[in-house]
Amino acid sequence: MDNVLSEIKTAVISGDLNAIVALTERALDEGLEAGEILSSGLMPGMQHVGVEFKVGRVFVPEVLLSARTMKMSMSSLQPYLGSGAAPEMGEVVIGTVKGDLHDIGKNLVRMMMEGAGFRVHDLGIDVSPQAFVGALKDRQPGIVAMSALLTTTMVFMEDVINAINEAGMRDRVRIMVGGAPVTADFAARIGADGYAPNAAEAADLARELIGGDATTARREVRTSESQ
Ligand code: B1M
Repeated sequence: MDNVLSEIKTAVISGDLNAIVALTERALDEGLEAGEILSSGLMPGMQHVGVEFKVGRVFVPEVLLSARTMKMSMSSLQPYLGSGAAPEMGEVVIGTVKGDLHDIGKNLVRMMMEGAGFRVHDLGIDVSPQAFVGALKDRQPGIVAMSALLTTTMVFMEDVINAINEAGMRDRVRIMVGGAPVTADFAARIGADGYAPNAAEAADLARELIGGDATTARREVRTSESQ
């Protein structure tokens, strides 16, 4: 691995808030793409932290520090993610579902969507079905995007879809879902229009959902499902 990428990975693992911005800038100065810094430096670092967390070698405070370190780097990368000169694509309302406090992946999806030309209204974390419906009424977005990182919270995505149905707004909006435990099969079962496995594909999917009709969108769920 490139030296600076390996240093970035180490900085995320050790939660080195003092080093991360300078390392990110050095990587950009060396000509590395923002996407490569993410996929080959930051994400492997966070992946490592996840494994250590699972087996009980690190605990919540260390994970939070690593998460803050990754977020600091992502702020420096934000201007470089996506195409910059993308056309205006309409509005997306995004949030991490009720009971779930994980927001790094959701923030990444938001940044990639912004880079692709969407205006993104971010409801944050622990977002109730009522808050999603309220934002839909207030902002009339073309897309609602939900993130969940826990097997215990992904089920609340269906509650949001039910609440949107009950509010009589299902036909006005495309719904997309994602997050580590979410699958295309799950997305299809709860009645979402699309699923994306990562932030870059989430931005592509959002473009398709806005551009295509409902048939195209639902085909997206089935295509991913069959892979
Ligand atoms: Co949590 N946590 N955590 N955690 N945490 C996981 C998710 C876990 C897998 C760790 C483990 O056991 N190995 C595990 C979940 C197990 C499960 O349910 N299957 C877990 C657990 C158990 C918990 C707690 C319950 C621990 C506890 O308290 N006992 C607790 C729950 C709190 C809660 O939410 N109520 C908890 C708490 C935390 C912290 C607060 C300490 C912290 C979150 C800080 C923050 O987000 N601000 C944290 C972290 C950081 C993690 C890990 C280590 C890293 C997650 C992350 O940010 N990854 C994680 C282990 C892991 O993933 N390796 C873990 C980097 C990020 C870029 O990836 O979020 O997957 P990700 O996003 C990707 C894709 O998923 C996708 O695109 C992104 C980028 O390409 N994506 C979408 C995400 N949203 C999308 C939406 C889309 C499309 C794609 O469309 C709308």
